[in-house]
Amino acid sequence: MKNLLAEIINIPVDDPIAFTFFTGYMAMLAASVFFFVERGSVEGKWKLSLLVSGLITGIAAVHYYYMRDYYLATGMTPTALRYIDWTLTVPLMCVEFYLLTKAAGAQKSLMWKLILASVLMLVAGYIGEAFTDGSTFHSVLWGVISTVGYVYVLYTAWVGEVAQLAKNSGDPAVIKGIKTLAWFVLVGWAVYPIGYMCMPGGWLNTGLGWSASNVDLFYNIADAINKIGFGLVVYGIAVSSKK
Ligand SMILES: *C/C=C(C)/C=C/C=C(C)/C=C/C1=C(C)CCCC1(C)C
Repeated sequence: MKNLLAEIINIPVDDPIAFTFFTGYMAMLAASVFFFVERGSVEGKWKLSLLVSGLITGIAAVHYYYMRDYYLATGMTPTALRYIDWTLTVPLMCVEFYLLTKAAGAQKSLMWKLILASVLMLVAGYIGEAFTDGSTFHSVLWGVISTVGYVYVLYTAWVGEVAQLAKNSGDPAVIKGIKTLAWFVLVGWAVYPIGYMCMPGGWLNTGLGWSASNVDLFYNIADAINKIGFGLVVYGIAVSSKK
């Protein structure tokens, strides 16, 4: 029993991936408590946005709880758990875009289009990653299909419906907040396809010889920024909106 316990909680001192799995878990959990509690202090029309922020980090916290143990026990990338997490949390981020622009006239159809695009992005990415035969063809085919979904969300946030609605809202907090969230989609989200391309068969792997051995380190840092940071921007909109 004693040995078993030691094995479970022992984090190698020189393993930054293990560290970020543990800090990532705790940060997601703390962020959820923050968003759930602060939900009570924002104006009525922002309460749902805060709830969704808390759900995003909460869902991630549960997956990190399992991913850190999986990683410690096996030393491997928890691919399935990651994609299950993303398939729940990324569509919820799309819901945030809808909720934030709802007052400016966003329709439900906008929400469903974004959810569909993000699910396409993640299902294709999962097939590309989990069912790889190591060939460039498989990696690129599913990578390109996935990127179609990504570009759709990116386009919508930067110049499409979401950007237009934010502009029409006439609320400086919404305009600035949506612009910041669009930057998250452009820069923060780009970490994932770069990691994907470092895997066997990926362009950066076969072309430049980049390997995906540290991919979890980048994913863990990116997840914290993209989920907690994203939620904080939503919170910022809620507290600074004048209307
Ligand atoms: C909290 C988790 C987030 C914000 C995850 C985002 C994931 C992506 C933007 C993934 C994108 C991918 C591509 C655009 C192509 C290659 C396959 C993916 C799934 C890694």
